[in-house]
Amino acid sequence: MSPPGALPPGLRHHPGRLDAAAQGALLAEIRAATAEAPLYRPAMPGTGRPFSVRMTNCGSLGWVADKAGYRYQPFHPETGRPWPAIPAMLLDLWRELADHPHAPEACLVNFYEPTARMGLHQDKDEDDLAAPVLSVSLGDEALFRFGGTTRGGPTRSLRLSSGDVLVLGGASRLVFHGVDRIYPGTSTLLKGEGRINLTLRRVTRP
Ligand SMILES: O=C(O)CCC(=O)C(=O)O
Ligand SMILES: [Mn+2]
Repeated sequence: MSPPGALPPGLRHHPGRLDAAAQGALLAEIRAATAEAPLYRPAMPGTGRPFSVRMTNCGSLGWVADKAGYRYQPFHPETGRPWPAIPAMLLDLWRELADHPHAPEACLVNFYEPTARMGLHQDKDEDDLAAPVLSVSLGDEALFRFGGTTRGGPTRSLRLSSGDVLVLGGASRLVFHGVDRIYPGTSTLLKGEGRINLTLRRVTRP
């Protein structure tokens, strides 16, 4: 259900970039990471309202949200332990698709239950905005919405399937984006319903 017409400059969609075997291998890596760094439910800064998405991270830095704000930090907010390493196959994917000379430092892992969603936002907590954000979808399909770089402008939707890779870079690095809904039962990759999204981010300026 992709909209007609080309995507804006800097936004690149690679449908089915990971085949079923690669998706299974990546899922095994993510399961190992979540055993070490469990999914937790972040809270909105200020209100403390819980996110519908559960999260964890891999990498030297991880993105966290709590009453105090949004930030990157080197340890899990509940266990206090360092985040596990970013799986090698994700680093390979970054080298192939990111078109950027420096490695990502964070991999945010989002888990969407069938009713979870993510409101429109920009990824702008990184100091290095020259690097793209590279997103990998696993499990049930999602309705991804994106707009321009100002809030309130027109938006378009893209359906993301398991194995798809989306790169937000260049002129699209700061576009508003979010996930309106998940389509439960559209993938058999996970044991049950739900969707995993992985986003690779370069945080610091090299
Ligand atoms: O789940 C997605 O496809 C997008 C996730 C996202 O925008 C984020 O984690 O910042
Ligand atoms: Mn985002």
